[in-house]
Amino acid sequence: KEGVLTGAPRYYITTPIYYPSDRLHIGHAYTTTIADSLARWHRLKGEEVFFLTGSDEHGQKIERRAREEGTTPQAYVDGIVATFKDLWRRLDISYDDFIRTTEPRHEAVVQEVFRRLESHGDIYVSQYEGWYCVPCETFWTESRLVEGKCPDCGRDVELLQEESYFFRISRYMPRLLEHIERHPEFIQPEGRRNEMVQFIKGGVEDLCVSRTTFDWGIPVPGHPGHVIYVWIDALTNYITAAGFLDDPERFRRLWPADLHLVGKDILRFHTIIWPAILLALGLPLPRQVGGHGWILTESGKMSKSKGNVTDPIQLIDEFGADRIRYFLLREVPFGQDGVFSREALIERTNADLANDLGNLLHRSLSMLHRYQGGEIREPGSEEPLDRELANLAAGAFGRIDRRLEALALNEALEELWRVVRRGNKYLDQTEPWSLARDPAGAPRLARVLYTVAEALRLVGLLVAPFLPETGRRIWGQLGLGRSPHEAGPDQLAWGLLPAGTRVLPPEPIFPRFEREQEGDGETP
Ligand code: ME8
Repeated sequence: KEGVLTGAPRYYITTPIYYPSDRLHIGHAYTTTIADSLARWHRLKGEEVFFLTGSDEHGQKIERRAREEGTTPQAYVDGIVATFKDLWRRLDISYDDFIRTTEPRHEAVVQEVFRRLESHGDIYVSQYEGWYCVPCETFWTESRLVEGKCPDCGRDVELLQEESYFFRISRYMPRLLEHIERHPEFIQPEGRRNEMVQFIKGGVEDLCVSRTTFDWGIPVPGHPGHVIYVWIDALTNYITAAGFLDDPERFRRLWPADLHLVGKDILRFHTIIWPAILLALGLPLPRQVGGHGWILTESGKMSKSKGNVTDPIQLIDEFGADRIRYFLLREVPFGQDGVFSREALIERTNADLANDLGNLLHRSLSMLHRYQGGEIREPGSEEPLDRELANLAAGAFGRIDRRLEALALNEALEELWRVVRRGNKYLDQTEPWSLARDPAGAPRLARVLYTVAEALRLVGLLVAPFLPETGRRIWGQLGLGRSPHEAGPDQLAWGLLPAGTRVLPPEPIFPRFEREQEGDGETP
């Protein structure tokens, strides 16, 4: 009913809108790569996909960063947002819309949301006295602090005393708890769901939703001096971009979102504050909020002060987008933390991309050229070994789809690599080189080379959502004359590769990288 993959003809997926307080790092690339892969997968299924990302440009943190840089907040964020878009282009991210919270279309929606909450009696004015973490843009009561620091990030908090508007969020907690109970898929992974339920049961106080001590934000309508709390502003982006105010018909089609993909750090905002706002507005809740784990470096969590931030642009320049994407998607089970290191990246991608996939493509094309002049021929009769590979390849789509439904992207890739490895084994077992020496072996040889080429066509199609360039290159080298990204579900059947297709001469798609042996003392 309300699963992520309902087979519905439309699919709406979002990433967080990142703060342009700094350049993005590999952690942001991780979230966005997962979202992109799911968006592309749903396009392959023929669904109407809306994939949204963007930037969260208001708030005290940004205002301070701009001041440090001696510039205005708008000029500051304009510069950083350009680097976001550059990164997404290099990482092959196929977003449909990039929302900036400083755009007029968004400011109008945020003010309208505030007005509606106010007119329902969900907003009142009072005095806020408590703590605030500027880097997290979060209010904290004294009792939630840990040793006087922000319980989320461990940094210093500041004492605030100001007049504020408050949102009666507590009103909506019973209905939210009921929703969470009735929809076990709503918060993923499961462990996190229990954490959120515990948080709500621990008592959620009314939320401060305006600030008066700085002004880099959207003004509270009709109440000069107040700007809307940046998290209310930010979360609203998901309905702005779907057409909440400017295209109600589109909004009805797109909303609710199927998946808000976020890191575990901001799951609470997406599963408590955001649903409460939606309930107050009378809008349906998103089908699912997925909170993934951290990408850590070998020296712990990335932070500027530790100087261990991994710059994704440097990595892409060195290794190519698909190696980075593959590592992030394959190495880390959804919800768990994973360590990013160059060594692990090289090892994983040499094994799976160069050895398994690159090798299968290369040897298949080489043999097609060596034995059949580069042509896919009308295949001879099918034998059980051929059928086995065909079944495995043809069944991969359904198995991957089920793994993706559970957000198990690493297992989805594992399923696909079963086909790749089986393809290599198939060539070892069928020995095309021996068939080529046998004068009567031609029909059998044509069948074997057809089977492996057709398996590669499907592998190229199914790998494209995860590794977009690899998909293009596999289809390109197979001489298919189109991109797998334009293909739909009609391409998923076995046996569509036409005899007579001419394949290109093989070109390695994944050269091996040498592992660096620094510091292990074993280098001769
Ligand atoms: O929180 N590992 O923006 P943000 C994995 N503007 N993912 C990571 C990560 C890491 N080490 N570091 C960051 C905000 N992320 C708000 C969001 S949404 C309405 C507003 C990813 O720039 C992860 O997705 O701090 C995390 O949730 C997000 O970046 C935080 O990005």
